[in-house]
Amino acid sequence: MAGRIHSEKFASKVTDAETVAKMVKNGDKIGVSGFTGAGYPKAFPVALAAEIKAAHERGEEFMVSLFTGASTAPELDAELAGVDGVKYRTPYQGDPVMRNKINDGTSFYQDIHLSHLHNQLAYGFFGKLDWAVVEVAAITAEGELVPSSSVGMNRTYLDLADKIVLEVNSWQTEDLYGLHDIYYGIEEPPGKRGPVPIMNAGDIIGQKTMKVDFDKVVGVIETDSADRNSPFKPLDEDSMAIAGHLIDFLKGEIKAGRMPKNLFPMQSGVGNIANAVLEGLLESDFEHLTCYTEVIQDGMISLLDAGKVDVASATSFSLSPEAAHMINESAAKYRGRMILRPQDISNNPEVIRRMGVISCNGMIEADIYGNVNSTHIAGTAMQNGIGGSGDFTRNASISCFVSPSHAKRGDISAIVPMVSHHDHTEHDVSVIITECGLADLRGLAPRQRSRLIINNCAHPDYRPILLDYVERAEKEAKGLHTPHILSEALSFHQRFVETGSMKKK
Ligand code: 0RQ
Repeated sequence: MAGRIHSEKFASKVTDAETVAKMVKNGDKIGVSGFTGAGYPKAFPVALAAEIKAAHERGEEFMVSLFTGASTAPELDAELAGVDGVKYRTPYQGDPVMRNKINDGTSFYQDIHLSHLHNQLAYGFFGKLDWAVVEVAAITAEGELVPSSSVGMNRTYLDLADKIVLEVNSWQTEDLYGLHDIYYGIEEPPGKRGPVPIMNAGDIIGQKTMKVDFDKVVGVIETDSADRNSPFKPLDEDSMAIAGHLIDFLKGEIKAGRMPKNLFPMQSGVGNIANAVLEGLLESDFEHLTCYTEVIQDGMISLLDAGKVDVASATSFSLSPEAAHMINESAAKYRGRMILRPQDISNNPEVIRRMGVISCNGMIEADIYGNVNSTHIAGTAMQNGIGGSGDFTRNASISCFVSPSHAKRGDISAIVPMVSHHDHTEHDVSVIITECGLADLRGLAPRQRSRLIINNCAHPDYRPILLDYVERAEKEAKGLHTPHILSEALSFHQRFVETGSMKKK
């Protein structure tokens, strides 16, 4: 029997990616594993892209709908998007080729809160899912699946798809067994569904493996390929300053008696700044922290190793190559301290609200009243997607957004009069942090916020034109609750589109 396939009947289904890819039809809906470059299928998407390319060369129509956990990797998003093979994509992506196809109109993209996708599929909003293609670390003798480096949407896709393809990747260590917590209580329909019984970040409420209906399995493919593990940018002065402001703020919360000494569970988003915040916590004197978050990045592992964090719950790894190698060598020692759950549980609003999670996510821009855009460049072009940032922000006890005060060598201000796309409204945003400083918006009405955000968070180059806007808006606007000059509210973006800079010449 093959090495990682401990069940004879599953071993009898071993085939190759090309054979399976030939069964896919134009218009099929495919749910694949994969979350932030971890645990995605490596062989099937490449074979499918070749089939699509050949069909296009014959003049045939061939595009599929692609559902994932979150972002994947070049072997998946870029391969399929690169051959114009993706008609519809959801719920999150971060690949440059896929992004271009979304922004040039080739592919539809629905940007969905990650915790919502399970329900939307289960309620039938998308019709029937044709395929589930899921990477696993092993198949047990009992015919259950040991998840690999991410869980994401796997449990849902395996349950709902008509046909299942399993990629058994021997690059993933079998020692991942025991790091997952697969909860099945969410299958009940509304009205019958009970509470998700997580009281603390480390609670285990499900099973170690995923269930699969053998009769739906059309093929098992063996692979031996690394996840896309990209290195993080080295810490720079700006990210260290942002981390410093956040840590001072959290210390203030403890001093004010609003939080215990080990804080409420922390969530930290994807990206370089979020990773830098975790590195900043390493230097701090916090102890016995817990994390209820979406991805385990390098910074989180450093915190676990240093004993600063007791337990980290997430849905996926998102590691540099060095950290991925280390996990492959020593995953077993993290059992009970690292937990990977389905994304409707890692991002579950009920649990996040109950535990008072502190959220911290990156942003594209915030406006002078505290609305946040996480997704769109100049209001029209998609960057990545909302991901889990909305799941956490709306339900956190304190929701923080972090960003350098300007981008693209100073031509773009992260603080603008009005955001060009709304992902997180001023009702949901508690704290905005840039390298310049921190604006604590709690308890403040819009007019009390604008100067605080401008003076504490905007880059000095942009403060005068932002203050000028606010002062004139307060004189000219019809309503003084949220003063705007509507014809100028998006003038920073218009200037950027026309001249390449938000700065006034
Ligand atoms: O562009 O890559 O060309 O250099 O955006 O920006 O500053 O490196 O920051 O890596 O933290 O990403 C919002 C995109 C920030 C991310 C965003 C350009 C900038 C750079 C990256 P380059 P930085 P980060 C849970 C949480 C939504 C999903 C989320 C994100 C690139 O945090 O996708 O929060 N968030 N999920 O130059 C034009 C601006 C810009 C800008 C930055 N105002 N205009 N370009 N950039 N600001 C995890 C999951 O859901 C999986």
